[in-house]
Amino acid sequence: MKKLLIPAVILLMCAVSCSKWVFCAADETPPNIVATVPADGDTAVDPGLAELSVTFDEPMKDKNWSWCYENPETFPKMTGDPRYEDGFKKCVLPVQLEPDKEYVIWFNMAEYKNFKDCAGNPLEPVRISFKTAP
Ligand SMILES: [Ca+2]
Repeated sequence: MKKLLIPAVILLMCAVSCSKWVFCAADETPPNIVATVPADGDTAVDPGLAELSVTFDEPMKDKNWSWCYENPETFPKMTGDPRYEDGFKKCVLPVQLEPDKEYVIWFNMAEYKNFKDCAGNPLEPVRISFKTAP
């Protein structure tokens, strides 16, 4: 009888030590975007804006993102690495924008699907565009 107890003890220890088991519920629903900065279609973005962000409706997998471009000419110049904030619900990208320019950003795209919730479900690709003020 004693031998049968050991696997149960090991499983319990793993549940405690594997953080994804503790903080990440089993989940088969893809995440949704609830807000972006700038917003899609904004035509008067302050060119001094130093950070873009995308906010999701659930915690995302840390260190995973796919900030994508369809044309490098219309993607902002990045000034740092992306990071998650607000309990991994908000991903921030440091950038330097130019005045009077149109930008296009994809969150996930084709085979690039690293925006995923903490259970691993990828975001369906979303495209936004915005324009900076002169
Ligand atoms: Ca989910």
